[in-house]
Amino acid sequence: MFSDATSSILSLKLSICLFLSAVSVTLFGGASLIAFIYYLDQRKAKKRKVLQRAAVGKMAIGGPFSLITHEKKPITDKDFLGQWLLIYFGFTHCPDICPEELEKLSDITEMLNKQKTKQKYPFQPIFVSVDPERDTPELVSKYIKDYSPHFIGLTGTRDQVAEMCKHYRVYFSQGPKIGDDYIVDHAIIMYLINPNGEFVDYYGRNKNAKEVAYAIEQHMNAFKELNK
Ligand SMILES: [Cu+2]
Repeated sequence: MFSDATSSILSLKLSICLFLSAVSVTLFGGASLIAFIYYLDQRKAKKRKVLQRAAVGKMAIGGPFSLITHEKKPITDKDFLGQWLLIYFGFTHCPDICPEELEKLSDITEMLNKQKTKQKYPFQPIFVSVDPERDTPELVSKYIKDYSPHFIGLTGTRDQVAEMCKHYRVYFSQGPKIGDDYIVDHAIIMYLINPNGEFVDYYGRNKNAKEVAYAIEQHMNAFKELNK
């Protein structure tokens, strides 16, 4: 039917066709394999990140405490299990740093209350006084209400406060008295504690409210992922 020339052209075309199909199958297969490996890699990286974050929680910061709330109720660390805590240490007579940081704590609280991902455990901002001599529950109560209705204020005896600060490695030292007045030099740090009562992260003055709220949200999501 076909001349020799026509049939050899036909068979050449067929070979090219088969070759191209083989090439595309190989390419497609290769691309799928690469995509699959990439997917596995991403999953692994995500898991690694979650586990790394969990490992931070095992650092030796935090521990038991027993204090008095701004509503004059005795309270311990156990009472806060099942909540995310952001703990700030300061004193009500602080001239500038504490007001700034409590303003920030209030902003962080507002931001976290508005986050899109639904969280199982509530967020609780806490102010701990490092000036038990002057900071009575009444004074702490009045003070924190100027910043946020969500804050819980804690104070106690000198020993109780010193004990908590020791566990949280918070340095504080009462300065010389000028008349009745004095300054308490203290570390400016916010500590994040997870619902299991474990320390997770800390934030200094260099981080703004938005950065801290974002970091906390990441920890909350990672915790959720780990405890599914
Ligand atoms: Cu202060």
